[in-house]
Amino acid sequence: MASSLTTFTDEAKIALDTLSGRATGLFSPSLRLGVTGLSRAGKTVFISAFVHNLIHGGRLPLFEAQKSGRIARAFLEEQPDDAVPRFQYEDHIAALVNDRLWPDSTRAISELRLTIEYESASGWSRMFSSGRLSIDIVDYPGEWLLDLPLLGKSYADFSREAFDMAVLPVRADLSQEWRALSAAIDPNADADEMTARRLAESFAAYLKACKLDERALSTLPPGRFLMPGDLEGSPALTFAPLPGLSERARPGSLQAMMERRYEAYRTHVVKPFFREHITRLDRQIVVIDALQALNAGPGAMADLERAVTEILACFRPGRGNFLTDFFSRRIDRILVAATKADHLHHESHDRLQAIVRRLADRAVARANFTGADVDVVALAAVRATREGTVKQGRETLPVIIGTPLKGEKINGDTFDGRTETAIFPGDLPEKIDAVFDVSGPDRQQNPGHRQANEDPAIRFVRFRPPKLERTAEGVTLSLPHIRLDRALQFLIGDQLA
Ligand SMILES: Nc1nc2c(ncn2[C@@H]2O[C@H](COP(=O)(O)OP(=O)(O)OP(=O)(O)O)[C@@H](O)[C@H]2O)c(=O)[nH]1
Ligand SMILES: [Mg+2]
Repeated sequence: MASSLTTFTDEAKIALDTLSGRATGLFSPSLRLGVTGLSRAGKTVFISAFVHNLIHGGRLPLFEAQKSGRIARAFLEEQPDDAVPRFQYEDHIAALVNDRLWPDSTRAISELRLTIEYESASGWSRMFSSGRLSIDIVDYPGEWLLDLPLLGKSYADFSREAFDMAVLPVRADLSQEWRALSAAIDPNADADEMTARRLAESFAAYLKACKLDERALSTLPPGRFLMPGDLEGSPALTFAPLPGLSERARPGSLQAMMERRYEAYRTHVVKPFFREHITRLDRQIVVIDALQALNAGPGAMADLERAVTEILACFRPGRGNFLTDFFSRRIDRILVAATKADHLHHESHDRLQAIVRRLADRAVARANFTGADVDVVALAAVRATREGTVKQGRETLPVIIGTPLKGEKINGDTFDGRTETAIFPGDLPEKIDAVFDVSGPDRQQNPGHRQANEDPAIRFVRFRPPKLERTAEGVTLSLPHIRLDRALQFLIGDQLA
């Protein structure tokens, strides 16, 4: 049951961590900023652009401390946690700036410390503040976060929910093979490693298919089945939900084996991650790829909303939630950011933001979430396009101009990765309701999917990172962005007041 998981040692350990964190914080104030999002959402690009713009004094008119010239310098320092891999900032920037390539996918947690020296805005604060703020940026896969609800679920709950989700119309065909395999299994039969492995592999294949599918479904737990980190192949990852469980598992049965491994997963994977990383955060940004979900249709939007709801519930659990006891430090600001807005003409940026606002509002309401400020923004951490217009007959159409990645296709043309192109990206719908409506009139057959004959809302082509301008002296300017400054202001602006 839920309450039994908070052992005394857990609580004591967290309290101690928090105390020592506070104590060292007295000397050099620090802020722990978590950056999460499902895979490929844009976390790595966001962090790289965040740091690059601060170090290189980017154009950030909505970031007050920078605008008013109070930031003396920003630089990287050694991170506080020796056991966590460093965020490879230099490699990612080299890829973006020198090679005009997007950074490689990152599949685990990493950390970077950025220190800002600044002058407080008021004389009063100048007397008391050290004029230094260290920001510890922690990048971790959103998939791992989706595991946290497992801390409150028994193996039986987990199994039941997994099967309930698997038969939903959006997932039924993808889960079919795994369900068929499971149906032929007797949980009461003797435990057998090969059966366990076959089930785990089939279950993992289904979860991966959900992610890869054009429907762009968000992930279901266990997160490490998709992002194993260093645990690939370990028994703690070799389990799967089972149907038709008995009240008490017979010792030596397959059910008993699966239950034990599920427990091991919770104890050795989920709990330490939560304790060592999540409970220490002060601020959090959740990066989402709303455009991909919008393009895939209302089913994918509903799925994204579900994922965001579960993610929010982990940060700031309402009263009576079993996670509440874990937190001693409290996340007070959360930003839900739809990145890659440079795929749209600026006229649609506000619409995108309104869609994210609706999604976040619904998630906040459903997550029974209290206490933290939640804001939303539609941004592009790195702006890969610029805007223009194209005359077509009498009409003047707004377009975006960029260099599509090698191999990208539009209307049968394949791009070579060097040619610049103007694209009419399409508009987001003015009426927000439509993008959330899974039960629209023509969706009965294939609920939640975009129909084959329906045009996607946005023409989605992936562009190469932009070519950076250089000054007359040959200095490269910082990475261009859209509304990154708004995100900075919300996440750290008050700390530099
Ligand atoms: N145009 C544009 N594309 C972006 C932007 N941010 C991310 N992308 C695209 O999205 C892809 C994924 O971005 P990443 O930052 O690597 O995403 P991630 O969340 O770190 O992904 P994982 O490490 O695989 O979990 C990139 O390779 C780009 O193609 C952006 O601001 N503008
Ligand atoms: Mg990454």
